[in-house]
Amino acid sequence: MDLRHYQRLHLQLSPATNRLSLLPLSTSFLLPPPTRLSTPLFNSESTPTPPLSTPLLDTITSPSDLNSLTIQQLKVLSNELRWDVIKSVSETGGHLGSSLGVVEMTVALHHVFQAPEDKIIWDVSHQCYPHKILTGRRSGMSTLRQLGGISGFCKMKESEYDAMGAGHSSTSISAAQGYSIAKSLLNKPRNNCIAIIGDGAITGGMAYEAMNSAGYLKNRMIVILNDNGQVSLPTGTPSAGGTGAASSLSATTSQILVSKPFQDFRSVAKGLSGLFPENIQEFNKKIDEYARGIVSGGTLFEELGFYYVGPLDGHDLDNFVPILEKLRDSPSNKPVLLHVKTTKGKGYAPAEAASDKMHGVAKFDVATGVQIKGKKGPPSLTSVFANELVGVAEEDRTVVGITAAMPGGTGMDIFGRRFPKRTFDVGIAEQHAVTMAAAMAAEGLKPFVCIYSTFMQRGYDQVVHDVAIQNLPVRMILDRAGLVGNDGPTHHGAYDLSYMGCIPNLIIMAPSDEIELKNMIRTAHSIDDSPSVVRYPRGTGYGVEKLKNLFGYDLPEGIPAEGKKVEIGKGRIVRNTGRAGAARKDKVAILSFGTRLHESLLAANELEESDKDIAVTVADARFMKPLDIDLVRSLAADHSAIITVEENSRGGFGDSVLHFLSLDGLLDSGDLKFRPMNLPDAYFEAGPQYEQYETAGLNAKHIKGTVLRLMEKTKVPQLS
Ligand SMILES: Cc1ncc(C[n+]2csc(CCOP(=O)(O)OP(=O)(O)O)c2C)c(N)n1
Repeated sequence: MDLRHYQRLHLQLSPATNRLSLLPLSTSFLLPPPTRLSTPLFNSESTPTPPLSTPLLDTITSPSDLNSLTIQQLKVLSNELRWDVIKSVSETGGHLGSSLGVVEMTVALHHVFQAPEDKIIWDVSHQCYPHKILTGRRSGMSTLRQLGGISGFCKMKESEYDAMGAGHSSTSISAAQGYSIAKSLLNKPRNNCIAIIGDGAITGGMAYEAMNSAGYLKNRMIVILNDNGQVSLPTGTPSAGGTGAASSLSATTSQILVSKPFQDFRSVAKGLSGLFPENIQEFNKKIDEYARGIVSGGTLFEELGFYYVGPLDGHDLDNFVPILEKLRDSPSNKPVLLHVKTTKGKGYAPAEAASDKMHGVAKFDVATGVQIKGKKGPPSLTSVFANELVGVAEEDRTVVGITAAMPGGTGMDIFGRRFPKRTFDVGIAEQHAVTMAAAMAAEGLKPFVCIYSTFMQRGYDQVVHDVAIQNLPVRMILDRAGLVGNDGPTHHGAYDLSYMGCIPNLIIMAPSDEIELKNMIRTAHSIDDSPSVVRYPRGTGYGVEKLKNLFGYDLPEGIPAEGKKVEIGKGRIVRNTGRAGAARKDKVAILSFGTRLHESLLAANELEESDKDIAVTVADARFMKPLDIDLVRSLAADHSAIITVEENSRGGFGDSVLHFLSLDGLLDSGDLKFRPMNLPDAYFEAGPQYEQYETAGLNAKHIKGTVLRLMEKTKVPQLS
């Protein structure tokens, strides 16, 4: 759909009535029949008219093109840019709401500052699409988050305008401080370093560490707090009041803003006067203090050593631009906190109306905001986990669930709807979540801490120091463990087996399918004498047919309603070779850990079908720690080769098996071959998950290839 079509839609739908109106006769034949939308698409108050074309945006090839534009032109540009973002994301999917909320801010920043020399640093950077469009990547937007395309986040390799790559939150203030110190020590002529951080990202502890240090060291920098009242995804949990923000900081600032109107430009500008030398201060100091003092939200930042300015309306370019200019021209070295209020999803009625403000979306229809859903398949592993935990918690009132700002992603929203008082959303604070869970466990609760594998990297010391060394039975549920698709390298759960596997006292399990996931949740619940980890990838279960036909389950009544505990440290043989009498030299064992068992079984079936001399056994390790050494010994005794398969980088399951084989002397005689199949030592760019498995070499055909090479049926390519 091109912009002309938006214009036609705009004409078609009157905001007041949601009915067909104003339709020019000459174009009426182009339009679908009149529709009635539950939400008016174009809200005349907040949404300017969608542009018919983008003449101003078309002239922008680099951000310096914005420098000479008037405020009026910047407003026109913002309107064109907003619709360009909507159009792009409707075709690729991605993070929409956050980008729409910062359109005017992005335009203002690139108008006032001189990137790339001035550093504009986006926290998390899921809101960077307008920035990408203005910094020479407009034509790449059709490839956003696609294989070989541009990233959905800021990425230093991609553009000199991406001052810092991101994806994880709360890093921007540290980065701005680092740039500022470097610029000052290197005597660079300009020192403008701006961190833009949301009220969600600022709940992360690192942001306060950085503010504390910047305030104390007095580094010149601007932190823009982008306050849109949404901290978690989707926002809040029932325990935090339903849709309330999971942050008291955000709640405080919101209260201030509803209880009094925004400060107008004059009072904020008075607040700025303190940043200028005495002799050029235009404003009365008393009024300045008053202007800042009435906003109690600023006190915290002032205490940290920041000069607090705000709050101001982040969509109001008339005020925003001159304030940024003042900050740019201020000779002060004191760090500044500019508190800006924005609306997530601004200007696109379906996004403004959605509870998650269309935070992350699939492709969608621009006219209605309705997302294009894939075919309905088996339930996601996330929901299988959450529903099983609900079952466990029905029987045991000591079970509690914890999420760090990801209730939707981790299934804690499902748990929270059933047990609002036993669900805790701590904001983007993984470290805190883990230690809090440790103490809950010490006092007799059974905490399930549900965090994506990639974000658990933040809580690593807490896992070691507060959970494992204290030997507290915290259940750590790592969702998205493995390759995650379009979010790309910052989000893959590629390392948890490596960083968890080396910690003593930890039980580590990975289910191979949805039934095993249910079993492992029951198992984790039963482990009261040590911490435990259950990790599983992004994706769905396999469904009854596949579970019966490929995995060999007997499921007369479908998937069992409840999981069953499995024996700790015990794996299982899932597929015995069809060649009962095969000699050891012709036998290969595939030992899988996690959901690559599916691909291992496919490979085994194909191998035995295509080559009568090869016999393949497939085993599911279930536990990486404690490793089922009896199973490994028996596979070693009966087979001439063992292949391990896992969705983790080196240092994970395969290395644990190899370590054991070596220590146990099973490799000493030289008649046992071993090959670990894991994620190669590389970063996997955005793309469909299946393609990433292809690139990683973890699909059935790669497992088959590895077996054929081990059995000397094909040549071994030299490792480069
Ligand atoms: C360390 C870490 N934990 C969790 C996330 C997942 N996450 C991405 S955006 C987001 C919310 C960010 O809120 P905010 O900064 O206010 O930006 P908004 O989405 O509201 O624009 C969360 C929790 C993350 N990126 N990094």
